[in-house]
Amino acid sequence: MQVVKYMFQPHGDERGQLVAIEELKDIPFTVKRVYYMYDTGEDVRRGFHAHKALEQILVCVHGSCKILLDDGFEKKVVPLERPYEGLYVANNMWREMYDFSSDCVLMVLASELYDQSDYIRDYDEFISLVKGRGE
Ligand code: T46
Repeated sequence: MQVVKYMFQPHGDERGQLVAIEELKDIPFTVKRVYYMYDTGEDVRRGFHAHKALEQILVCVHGSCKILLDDGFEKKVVPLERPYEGLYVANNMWREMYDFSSDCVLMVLASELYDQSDYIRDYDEFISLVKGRGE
């Protein structure tokens, strides 16, 4: 599995840092939705699903967390610790987010609007789909 992490260019000066992310230039899709999570308990594990079509970029804009990526064949853990790093999460990729620092703000840029029917929440169903045994 290839992990794609974008390193965005910080525009720093004596005032601090600024990161700009432009669709189809810095990331490979147009952004239809932005959401973020914060105040996540340090022992909490979230996610536990894949998406049929949705592509996303995860940016830990403050604090840190870890992302487990699982394509059905291989699993990788990717730490997100810097506000200029963006982890690309493709469709058909199981994800879990955990080890949130108490100050973590995890922002997500999404290629589609929220759609419950795009979620695959059953791990066995996910494995069947990616291994070509789906209906
Ligand atoms: C993903 C990971 C990284 C909405 O109303 N609109 C939205 O756009 C989203 C993302 C969520 N919600 C509601 C649905 C639930 O009542 O917010 C609540 C929490 O969502 P969920 O349990 O899906 O959160 P996570 O952390 O398990 O997963 C989220 C995204 O849903 C998912 O697409 O890839 O973050």
